[in-house]
Amino acid sequence: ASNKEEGGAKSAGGGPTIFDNIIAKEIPSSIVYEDDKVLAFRDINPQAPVHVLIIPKQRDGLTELGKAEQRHEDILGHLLYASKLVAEKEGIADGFRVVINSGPTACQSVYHLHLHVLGGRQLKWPPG
Ligand code: DGP
Repeated sequence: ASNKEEGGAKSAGGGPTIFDNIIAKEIPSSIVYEDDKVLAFRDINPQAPVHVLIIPKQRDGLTELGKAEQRHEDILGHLLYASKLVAEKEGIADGFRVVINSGPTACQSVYHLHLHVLGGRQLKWPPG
């Protein structure tokens, strides 16, 4: 599942992704938070002691942030608020980072919008 290994050159697709299988619980994931609109689960390839992904349960055209439309405002706000709930739940609310990779140039590899919530160690800036 990694465009990163291919230099991030693969174009953004609109087809189903692995996250559909995670939402359907057809493949297991370690769920941290869930409500009617979003699902938060641990990243399979963690980049920090806490690395959680938060996704909308309905993709609704949100393959990437760069494709967002005005109708997505509510879910985008809900995802961001959910990141704070996840940070609290994980005990990192005093210091954490939220990242959205949008498009091949940003090394997005799964084309179902997701927030990365990272923390549990001293983070560096700037990111790569
Ligand atoms: P991005 O590069 O921003 O598109 O991040 C996609 C993330 O998704 C990446 O950090 C690894 C994670 N990921 C990919 N496949 C799976 C999976 O099957 N399960 C879980 N838990 N995470 C996955």
